[in-house]
Amino acid sequence: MNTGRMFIGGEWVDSCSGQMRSITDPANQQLINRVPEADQDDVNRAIAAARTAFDKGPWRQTTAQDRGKILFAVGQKIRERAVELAELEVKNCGKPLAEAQFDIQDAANCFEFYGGLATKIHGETMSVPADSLSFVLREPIGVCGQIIPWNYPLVMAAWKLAPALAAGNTCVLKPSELTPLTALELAKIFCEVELPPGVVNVVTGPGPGCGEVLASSPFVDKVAFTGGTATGQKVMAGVAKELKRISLELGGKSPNIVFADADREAAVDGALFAAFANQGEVCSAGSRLLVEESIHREFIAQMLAKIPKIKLGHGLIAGTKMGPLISYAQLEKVESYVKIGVEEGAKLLCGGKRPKGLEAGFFFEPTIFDGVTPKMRIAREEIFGPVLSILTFKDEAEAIAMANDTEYGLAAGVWTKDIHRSLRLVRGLRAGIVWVNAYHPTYNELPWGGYKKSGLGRELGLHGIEEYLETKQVNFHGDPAPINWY
Ligand code: TXE
Repeated sequence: MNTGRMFIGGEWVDSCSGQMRSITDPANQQLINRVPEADQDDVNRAIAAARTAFDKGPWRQTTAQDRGKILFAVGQKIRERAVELAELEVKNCGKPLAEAQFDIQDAANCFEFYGGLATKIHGETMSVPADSLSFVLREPIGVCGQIIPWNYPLVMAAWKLAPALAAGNTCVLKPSELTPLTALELAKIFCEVELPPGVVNVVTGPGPGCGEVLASSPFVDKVAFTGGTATGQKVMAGVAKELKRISLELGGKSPNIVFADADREAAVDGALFAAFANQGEVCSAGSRLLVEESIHREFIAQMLAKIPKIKLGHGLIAGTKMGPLISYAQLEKVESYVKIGVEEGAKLLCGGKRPKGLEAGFFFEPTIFDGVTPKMRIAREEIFGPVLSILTFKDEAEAIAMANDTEYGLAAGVWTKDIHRSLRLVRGLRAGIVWVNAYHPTYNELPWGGYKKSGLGRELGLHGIEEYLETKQVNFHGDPAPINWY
């Protein structure tokens, strides 16, 4: 590994300031590696490299077939190194190994999906006016600044880079300052597949001073951001100064709705997985469980019976089902919400505290609140940890109203055997992703993104590449004649 360097203009470089940041394992706070602490000079250096690669480099002249081949090769190399990458992801962001293994394959799939899509970027032709040939060209936007979070480091890098490169853009990727390690390994893979210098740059540094510069630089043409809604608003304000393209994938408080007729076992499992996968540090987490009143007590008992199976520990230890939170700050945030929930009058059914014996890491027990009402803060605000709020409803209309009573609109889950009801729910829910009798499956082929304050634009699928393409109208007159206007 290129320890202690970041990747700019095809080279492994130190930060201009010489500052370094220690990257630690959130399960035990042990040092894993040290990376350069970039500042605005480094970001500007990376932007300049991406600018040159776009304006003067060979990348735009590369055929779609060749871009596709490069992306397939990246996917293949990720697969070859899957074991090592999964372990690194576990150490850096805390998730259980099985989840990291899934992420690594998902990242490889993403590069392969967009590798295939590179050759399917089509324009349109029409004849307006009749003596001209008019057509629509799709072109890359230019330099893309891509800012990603710490909960799915390699997957988020893939979601951003793969469509951008398929479309012929150049990129400056800024991973979270907490989790830069798999993004740096990805840069190493880009070197191995001989991506031209400057096409992808990876800058390791903090949001303020680094992400901010990407957002506001006049030399960046498009910004793609995944992170908290408040930070997304700041990024958008930076982008507004230059009026550049933007896509945002932000927070959520997603409802997971269980009707009395649902397959009970599947729904219980689904409710727990929705809330506690990846320690609940998931933008689409089903953090609000809406249960039909008639089955409420039974459903809770069934959920609680399964809680002891959620084994906490280091993600690399066999059998671990939940790892630590990403940082002490996140642990404190989660704890503060438990306090708020108790003060608001919700009933703490389980968890609510740090587990004994795991004090070296940022662990928090799976936590369930019952008796939550729609106005409580624990029903409205994104906690981003293993805290589930349970609310009850009497009928379908109330379930839909309660589900939509949020400023977010990323995802929603519905559990019922009644197909007519499920279709009414699909239409009634104001969210970008709706799962019926499932929660969390995500496919590279399908668009991902939110309504309302959960974001702008879509990632993945055919929609995802649209975010990285400009549209040019061409009116081609082959046989010019004066129009004699003057
Ligand atoms: O995220 P930030 P934080 C939510 C979640 C969490 C909260 C805070 O609720 O508790 O956000 O987490 C970069 N200009 N999500 O503070 O700040 C930062 O360096 C430009 C939801 O860690 O959103 C990192 O690379 N960039 C989310 C990225 O933004 C800035 C995933 C995300 O960090 C910046 C993570 C700035 N001013 C947190 N400030 C999801 N939707 O999945 C920070 N950054």
